Amino acid sequence: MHRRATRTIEASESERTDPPDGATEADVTSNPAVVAALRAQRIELPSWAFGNSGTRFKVFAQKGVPRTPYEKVADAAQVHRFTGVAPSVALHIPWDRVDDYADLARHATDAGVSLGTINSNVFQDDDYMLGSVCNPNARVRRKALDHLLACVDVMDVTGSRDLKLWFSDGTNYPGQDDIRNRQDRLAEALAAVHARLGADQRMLLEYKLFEPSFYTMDVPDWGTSYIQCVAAGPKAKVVVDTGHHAPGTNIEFIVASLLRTDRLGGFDFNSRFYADDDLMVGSADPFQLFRIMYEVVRAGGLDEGYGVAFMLDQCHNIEPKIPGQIRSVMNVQEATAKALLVDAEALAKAQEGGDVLGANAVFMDAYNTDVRPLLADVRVDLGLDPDPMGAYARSGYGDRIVAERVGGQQAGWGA
Ligand code: RM4
Ligand code: MN
Repeated sequence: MHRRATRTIEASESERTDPPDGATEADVTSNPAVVAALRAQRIELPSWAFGNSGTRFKVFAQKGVPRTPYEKVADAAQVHRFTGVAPSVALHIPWDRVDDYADLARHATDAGVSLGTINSNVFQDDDYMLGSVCNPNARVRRKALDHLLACVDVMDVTGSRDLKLWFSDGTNYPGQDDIRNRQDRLAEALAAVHARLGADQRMLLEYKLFEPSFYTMDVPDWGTSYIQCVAAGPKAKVVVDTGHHAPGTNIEFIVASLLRTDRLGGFDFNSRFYADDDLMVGSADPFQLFRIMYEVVRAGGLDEGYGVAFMLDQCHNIEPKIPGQIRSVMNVQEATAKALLVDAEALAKAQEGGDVLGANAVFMDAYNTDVRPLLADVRVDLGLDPDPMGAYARSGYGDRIVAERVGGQQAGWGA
């Protein structure tokens, strides 16, 4: 299946050959910079992807699903074990509440991963029916803010850089609450969180067009998030959840704009056909993912120093969870590899010359390249199996957790 899986990137200059015209396969030896970027790429996994999930109609329980944050971290470590590029796992508080976060961090280290972004949760308490930090009631606002500040306490222990803020706040009916006052309340809370952040910590403000609020969301779009982030301070950045836009939205344009103004904190990757479907990233529209990754590459945003967090935010309702995550990581890698293969020089030349079709062809050539052999080579070079899905299946881990995880309460939304 992987023809070049045994070759390494250390091949000598003389062995390097340019791919023939019209080649549809990328060659590892002729793309050392691409290989280096792919090796360095880091994708963060969401702890909640390993728990049970579903829709408002039904949550299907799967065998072997983690009962504790410790087991979620153990499963996430498997994804890293077979992909080599997913060394951190994001926590969701209180879903992943433990008595001792330092102990959980040690458990992660022992498993070969680390704890990443802390996701706050101010959307699952009865008090939050009319909102959290935007609630008209000051007591509820204070309660929500206290939770956000407590999340920063957790970050101090886990060593996490990022606090992710997603607010379900909004209204369902015109006139229900004052739109502008709610923005002021939001700004007040964000300022307080910003003031609490340590020197190396950041807050990422996520936006979402609708749901669970249907008339107004208090952070419905990237413009609102951007305005609030700028007001809050330099440690506040926008996070783009790819499932949180109106159909047809040009997400790569948003990404380009945020990168240009140094306000892109990161991504919550997933894919969607209709609304916030939370499907595996790159499954519904791999071309869109490529276009997004191109803008990242174009801005130099793959460099770690740039601070763009590449996170998954998905739910595997009907597919097995660990393989679902492995597949998602691979999909991000494939889009990234294609984006890296865009011939920047040829593209610039075509663009400057007003060569519309030529420029588009350069772009499409990269997209139409089969990068799977290249990625297989990168994996071999990292000491990994070239086929992560197959290697995981052969490892027996999936069978083991089904046999071992008997009894207890499986993790899921709200657990
Ligand atoms: C929200 C949002 C957040 C995620 C939760 C689970 O829709 O995308 O990022 O933490 O879902
Ligand atoms: Mn999200």
